[in-house]
Amino acid sequence: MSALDDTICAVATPAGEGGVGIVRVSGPQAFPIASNIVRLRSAKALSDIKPYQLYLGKFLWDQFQTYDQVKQSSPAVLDEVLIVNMRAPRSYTGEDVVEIHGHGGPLVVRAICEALTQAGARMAEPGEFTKRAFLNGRLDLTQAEAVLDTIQANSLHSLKLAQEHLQGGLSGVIQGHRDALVKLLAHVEAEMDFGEEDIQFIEQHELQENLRKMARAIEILVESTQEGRIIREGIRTVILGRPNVGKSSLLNAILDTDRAIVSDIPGTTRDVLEESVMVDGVMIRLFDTAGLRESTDELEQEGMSRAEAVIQRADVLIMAFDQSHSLTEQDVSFIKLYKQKPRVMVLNKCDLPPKVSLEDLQAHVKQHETQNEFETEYIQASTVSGEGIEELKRRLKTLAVGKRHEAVDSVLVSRLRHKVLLQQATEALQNALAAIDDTQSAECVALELRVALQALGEIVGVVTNEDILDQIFKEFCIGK
Ligand SMILES: Nc1nc2c(ncn2[C@@H]2O[C@H](COP(=O)(O)OP(=O)(O)OP(=O)(O)O)[C@@H](O)[C@H]2O)c(=O)[nH]1
Ligand SMILES: [Mg+2]
Repeated sequence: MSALDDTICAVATPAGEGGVGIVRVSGPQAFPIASNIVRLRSAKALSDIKPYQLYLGKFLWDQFQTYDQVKQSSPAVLDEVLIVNMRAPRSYTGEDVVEIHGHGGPLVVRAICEALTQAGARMAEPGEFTKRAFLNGRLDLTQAEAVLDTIQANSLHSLKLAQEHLQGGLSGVIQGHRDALVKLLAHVEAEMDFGEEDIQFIEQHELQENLRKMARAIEILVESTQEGRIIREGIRTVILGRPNVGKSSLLNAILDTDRAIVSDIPGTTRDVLEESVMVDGVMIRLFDTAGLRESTDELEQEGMSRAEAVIQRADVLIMAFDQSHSLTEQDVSFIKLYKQKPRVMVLNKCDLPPKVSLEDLQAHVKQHETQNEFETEYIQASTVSGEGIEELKRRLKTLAVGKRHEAVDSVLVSRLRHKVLLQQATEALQNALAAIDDTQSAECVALELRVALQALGEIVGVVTNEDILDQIFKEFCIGK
């Protein structure tokens, strides 16, 4: 992406037909460029109208004429539009911005963009408006990322989290740690300068105490990532079990639709099926998988290896068993095998005479329990009578996100980029503490504190480079 001295334009509304289509222009030449393609009914110049107010006008364009020629002639009116201008620095990008609101037809907005580029603007790249907002200091990097999270939010909780970050909830915490660290570093560096004069700028135990507290606070942020990611992306929930226990029927029952093929032939499901359902404002992403068993059938084997792959990436497992049959060796082997995730054991088909009880199942789980920190829940269900299905949804949610996200005062981290940098910061703080313990020089301590400061700075974008920025902004759509 190029520097800030050119003027960019793009359609800001989604592709396709709609009531309104908005084209946004931003940059130092936004007003003169847009003036070439619109005429206000009041005959005022675009640069003279009141900012942040809508004005009625016409979009005029003759693609075969230059704008000097257009001024002399009367080119065709292609749309009636509303126009608003915003002056730097009080706009989204921090630059002069013009928005042209036309009718929401694909041709209208395309023609407006073509006219603007002919008049001297350049088509924006994905995320370029937000990138400019960042470069002009309107947003920090976590807030720019939160803009994307807001657009992509798939549940009320993910929207709320994105907004908390956009309002500066995460940057505030990070900046707080940075400020504190800058002060501590100043003390340590002063010690380096005046060390020989035996002046203590900060009591050693006070420095240690501060660093320990900060390291712990940052660790808590790191620990929140799993929950934050789940809220942002949805709970990856995989239904697994041997063939015919009713996995696809469970998917259909949870979705309350006839999505997956169900039959009494074992091995019905081959491919992994994904569908989503909202539970109490949190998105549950459900994956139905091929029944797991010994098989020589090539297609079935492929289905099972796909099932294994999604199981590895699951947040929660639904392990399905058929209550109308005794537990098989295979059932028991799943209990042993898949215990590295929170799981709900579903005893399905409870409308039929039982051959297994919840207690039997619990006994097997207990027998194979190791130091498993993940919770196991049990539910009796029937996809025929609907028993247990609502309870299953609720348990999935609480297993994956617990109750904490409902407490608004805790900041959650939801991006891997932030987590990695927070881990680097914690590690550097631990190293600094170890250096103090080993009575190493103040230089060694200062070095580690600078590493921590750098990592925290990268999160908010105080320290950054073009590659990181490109990586972040290429995820955006054009026009944002
Ligand atoms: N009575 C009763 N039958 C059920 C229940 N759930 C599923 N079934 C029946 O069990 C059979 C297998 O159901 P599926 O949902 O296809 O089972 P699956 O686990 O997806 O099977 P595969 O895809 O082959 O691994 C079908 O005949 C369903 O109608 C239930 O709760 N009660
Ligand atoms: Mg199935």
